[in-house]
Amino acid sequence: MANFRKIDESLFTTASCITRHPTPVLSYKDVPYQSALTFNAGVLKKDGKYIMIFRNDVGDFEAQRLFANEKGCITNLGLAFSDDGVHWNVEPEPCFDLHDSEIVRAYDPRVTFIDGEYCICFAVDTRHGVRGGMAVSKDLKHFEIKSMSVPDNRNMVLFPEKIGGNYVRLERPMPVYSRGGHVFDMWLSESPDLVYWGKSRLVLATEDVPFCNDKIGPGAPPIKTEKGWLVIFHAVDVDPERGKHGWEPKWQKRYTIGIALLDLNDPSKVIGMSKRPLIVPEGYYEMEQGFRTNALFPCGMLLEEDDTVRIYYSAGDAVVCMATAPLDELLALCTDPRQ
Ligand code: BMA
Repeated sequence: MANFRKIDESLFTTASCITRHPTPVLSYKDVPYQSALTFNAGVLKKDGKYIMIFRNDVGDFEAQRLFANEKGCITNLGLAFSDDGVHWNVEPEPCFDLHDSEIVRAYDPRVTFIDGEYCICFAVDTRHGVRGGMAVSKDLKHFEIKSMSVPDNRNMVLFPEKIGGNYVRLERPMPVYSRGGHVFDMWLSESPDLVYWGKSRLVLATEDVPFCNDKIGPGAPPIKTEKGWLVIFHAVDVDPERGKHGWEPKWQKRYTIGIALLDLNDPSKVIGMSKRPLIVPEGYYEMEQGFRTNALFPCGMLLEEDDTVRIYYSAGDAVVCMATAPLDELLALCTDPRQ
């Protein structure tokens, strides 16, 4: 592994401001249709109700088996509603299922409400690479696809408002030839209409994240605060000495969660970042069960009226978990990135 850099293990503790909900808030047992892995869920709060769009990988959880068709694993997106953000009712059918002769599946949704519509960003496996897709919907039943990036790109999240007159998204291209392996960074692009994207620029490079030696990717639509845009991201560290974890024969990665602050007017500028992870895998659901253990993957973050931030993240690529933290303590963690 060309770029392997061992990271000091003492960095890997969860920040003291984080309170985890003790059990996952969604698993395959909550889903009224075929389901094995329910994870990577975008979450919104609108008119006092919580809305979740989650990735649903079809299979048999108990048998540790995913079902596949002639093109590969079967994935759709499920929709769930909740009054408290903890207890979820899953709709009777998946809300989004993209596949044809070229497209294998759509997955890892993030959701933003903007201009009176829901906009979901999702990754798309195709026969010719991984693309980042965006679709809008007024009712979460009918979707209009607005754009699909060129390969390879994914982990797109749309900001909840226009900045400088344009829509803005964070994204994570995967430059395998020019960057030295799996060293992938967080980027940003702008668009006047959600269709044409440009003015692309680097936001955060992996080498500037001390708890990462592999790749990072944006997590959830950023939260606007007086100090800047609060953004959550996943950060991966690899250790070739790690062996089998979860259902996979070999899994040497650990996914932790990081937090940073972006400039309000130019969100390509990082003005704060925690030098340590915000959340690291701990306990049974995060370290022992699931498809890939040691994998935390945040796709939802929202601010409550009492200034508590809720973070929705997946554990083990299998279940959706939730943690909370006071906004001011999260902001205090985002110290000057140059120091
Ligand atoms: C990433 C994506 C995610 C997944 C994560 C952890 O590369 O495939 O869908 O949750 O790995 O396994």
